[in-house]
Amino acid sequence: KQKERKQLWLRQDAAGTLSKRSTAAHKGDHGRGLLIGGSAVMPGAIRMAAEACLYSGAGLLTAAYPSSAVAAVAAAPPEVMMMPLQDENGYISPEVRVDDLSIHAYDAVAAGPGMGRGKGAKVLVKQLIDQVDGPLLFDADALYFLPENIKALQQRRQPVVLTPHPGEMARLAGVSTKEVIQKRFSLSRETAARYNCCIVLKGPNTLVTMPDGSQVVNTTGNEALARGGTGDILTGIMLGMLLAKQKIQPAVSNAVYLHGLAADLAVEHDFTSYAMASTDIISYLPPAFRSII
Ligand code: NPW
Ligand code: AMP
Ligand code: MG
Repeated sequence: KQKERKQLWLRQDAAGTLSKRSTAAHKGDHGRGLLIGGSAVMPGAIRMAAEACLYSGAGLLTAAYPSSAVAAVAAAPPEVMMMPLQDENGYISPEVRVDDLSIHAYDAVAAGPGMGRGKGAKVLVKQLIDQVDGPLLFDADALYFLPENIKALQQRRQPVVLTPHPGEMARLAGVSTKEVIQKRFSLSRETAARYNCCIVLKGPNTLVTMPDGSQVVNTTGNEALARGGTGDILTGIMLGMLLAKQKIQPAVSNAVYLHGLAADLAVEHDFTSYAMASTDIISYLPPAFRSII
């Protein structure tokens, strides 16, 4: 039987659950992350995710992308390690095999931003579900291939987190976008149980639902987030939080909280919802983190 527990996620929850960083730590202690995505037409998505992940605690970060997206990834901060993948017409090739990516060397893996919905993405998503042994995060185009992989998801023991916007959630749940918005609590519980995944239904007051039915409602964020790229940035922050060895529910809730708080600080201090770009939000991650440590 599912829980029907709902909780608002407030500053004290974020402050009380963010992992402490030991003074004796080394980079490996802060997690090795792998971020997979990008394409010739959407190279910026993985670049934004990578930059946000670097500013969210990751010890070591590798970005894997089709080789035609190399210029954008190379323009990301130099801390990002690069793993060019075989490219087919600007997208990840269906020939790419996860076993060749040293997938087991990573503590958490995120896939989807800017990846496109071709055969290469389809083949890759199935391999990731079957082979990644740590936490796995699917966003954006990776979500497109999950309805056909429900069985494989149900068999996974390690957590999977999905970050759909209402349009993506509609496809996951097999309902209209309107219905997603009207029934977001019950629909999220049903879908999280069916997919055996933590579902982060994005939008104002983003809702985090665990497979057991427990739910967290975020309290940060504003309409400045309603622009292309902010979801890709959330994926990067969330990969950073998944690497921080917290439990899944607080890790995911803190990522959503900090993403929204960074946007709140951006409009409070320097920007307006009109005149800013999604990447400006990344520069408010330092004060957002500072306010909860
Ligand atoms: P409509 O028509 O706008 O009202 P898609 P995507 C609906 C990459 N990006 N509430 C929407 O509705 C991503 O990473 C790359 C209700 C439409 O029907 C992905 O890989 C960028 N409905 C790829 O683009 C920057 C909502 O969902 C559908 C909704 C495609 O992702 C941009 C659109 O969804 C982008 O991040 C809401 N809140 N939000 C880059 N610079 O490289 C959306 N919908 O077709 O999955 O398109 O989200 O743009
Ligand atoms: P995506 O559609 O994948 O780019 O994700 C958009 C991001 O912006 C998600 O984190 C949403 O929760 C957030 N967002 C979009 N519109 C709003 C809004 N009006 N208020 C608060 N957050 C929003
Ligand atoms: Mg998105």
